[in-house]
Amino acid sequence: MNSFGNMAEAVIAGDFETVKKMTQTMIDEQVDPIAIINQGLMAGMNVVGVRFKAGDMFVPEVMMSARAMSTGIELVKPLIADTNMPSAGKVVIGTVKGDLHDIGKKLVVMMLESAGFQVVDLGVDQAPADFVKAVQEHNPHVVGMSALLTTTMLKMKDTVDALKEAGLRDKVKVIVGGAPVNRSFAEQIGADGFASDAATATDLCKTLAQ
Ligand code: B1M
Repeated sequence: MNSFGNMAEAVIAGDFETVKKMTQTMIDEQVDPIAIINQGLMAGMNVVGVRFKAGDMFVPEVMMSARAMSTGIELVKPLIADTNMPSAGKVVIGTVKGDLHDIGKKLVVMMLESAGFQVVDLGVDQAPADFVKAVQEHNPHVVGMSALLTTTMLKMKDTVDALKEAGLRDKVKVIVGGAPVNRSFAEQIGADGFASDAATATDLCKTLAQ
């Protein structure tokens, strides 16, 4: 297996020490930083996404892989001018008003970042006006809302309505997710998409951000 293959395997294994060493060695050998990201680090994380979706990997393992990948990215980042950093698009994401659950959202953020998205994570308990403000400020391709409570999922519709009122709805794609949310609810509230897990959310953003 070539070095990129070994690096991808170390990302899949969540072995951040090895990823760190391999990244530094490649940097010292003047390997193209973009190739390190695309062919080594992201290649590994892509496999993680597929395995997680298939139920062959679980949340703690995915988090270890994401941490390993970030360790490598942090070393490579300073070598790449901001404009050259490969970006899959920009996503603003938050947990809706009244809801403090964020473990799943953090996983979505990690997967998105691992896939090359620029992510603005607003955190938890975000009111419709907070999402509107963030869309105005960051001009993302996609805005994502997470909710874990049957009561707070209703805030997703309020946020879609607030985006409409602010004249922003046509400028941004909206996706929703979280345990009580499903595709039919997403359609009812006028969202562009629903994802049941972090890997699907990443695939959806890849499609919507094109
Ligand atoms: Co809460 N809680 N909780 N809780 N909690 C649930 C959700 C609950 C189902 C437990 C239960 O009763 N069986 C229940 C909700 C019932 C309902 O509404 N139907 C519940 C309740 C009632 C409450 C409180 C009201 C309890 C109380 O105080 N009486 C309270 C509410 C606080 C509030 O938010 N205002 C509360 C509090 C908490 C803690 C703070 C203790 C803690 C949260 C800590 C934190 O997040 N920082 C907590 C936890 C941990 C849970 C459970 C046990 C686990 C949730 C979790 O993290 N799952 C949960 C029971 C359960 O789900 N088994 C429960 C793991 C995570 C990886 O999965 O979040 O589903 P998940 O994310 C997935 C997908 O849903 C998807 O991708 C993720 C990764 O694959 N996804 C998206 C998520 N967001 C997405 C966004 C996307 C796309 C996909 O696009 C934007």
